[in-house]
Amino acid sequence: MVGSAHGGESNRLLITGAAGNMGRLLRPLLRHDDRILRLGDIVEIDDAQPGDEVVNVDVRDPEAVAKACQDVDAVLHLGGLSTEASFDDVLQVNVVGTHNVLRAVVDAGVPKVILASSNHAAGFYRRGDVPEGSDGLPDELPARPDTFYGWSKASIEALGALYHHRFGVDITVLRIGTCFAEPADTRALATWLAPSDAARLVEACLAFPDNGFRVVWAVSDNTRRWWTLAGARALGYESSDDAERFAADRIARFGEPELTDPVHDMVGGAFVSTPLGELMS
Ligand code: 15L
Repeated sequence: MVGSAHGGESNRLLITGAAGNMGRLLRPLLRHDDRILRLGDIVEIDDAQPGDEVVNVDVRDPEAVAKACQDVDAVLHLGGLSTEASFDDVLQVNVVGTHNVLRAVVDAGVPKVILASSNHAAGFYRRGDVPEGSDGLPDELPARPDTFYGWSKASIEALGALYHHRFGVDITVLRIGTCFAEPADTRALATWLAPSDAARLVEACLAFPDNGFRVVWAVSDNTRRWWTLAGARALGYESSDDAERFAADRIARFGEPELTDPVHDMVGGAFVSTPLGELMS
């Protein structure tokens, strides 16, 4: 690799939340001979591979986060609560936790960060907001969170902007759709981010040479997609998957999606009507 941030020969990527859903899906896809994965999580990681580094880190603990960020070239920040929770929990884990990561990144001189935001930061946009003639809802839309969780993601987006404009950290915010091995329902036929595409997008962010701050939709090029891929493509991302290959099965099981139903009409789907602060199953 060329020009490691810490002057060494390695290329070290810290993944926070490495034991979570996306962390587990992405690790095998991001592990390369010329890259060391540093796996950070609050829970024990018992499936690390030879060459991986493991750090036990609660993102609420600034000292532990500072240690985890030493000698890394980039951070993929996935750590945090991934669905609705109490205001105080999302505040502490997602917002304070992300602040700790960004503070540590600046102190350690890490040049590049990818922040996992969510479609729920913009959950109250609807299909009618798609500009005519475009390929979907634009990137960089002002936040319209649908839950305390979505609010916490909107807050970390703004923290990312602060740390880019103040300190020059290159920050890409991903408004992630539905990243699971397969789309589980008919909403996800539009919102799915295939794990292989998630890895492609992360690689594109890591390789992108220009310093900046950007908020992009993170979704596969699904036939039913209604969020633009323009911002992700500008980073060099090309999706290679499409949830449509699951459509016949999901429609047979759940019925044809009714696009005027808020679950399909609104970015945030069922989150827009979930009781605020209540844990979701
Ligand atoms: C998210 O942000 C959640 O982390 C994930 O569990 C899904 O609910 C996803 O959004 C989605 O909207 O499908």
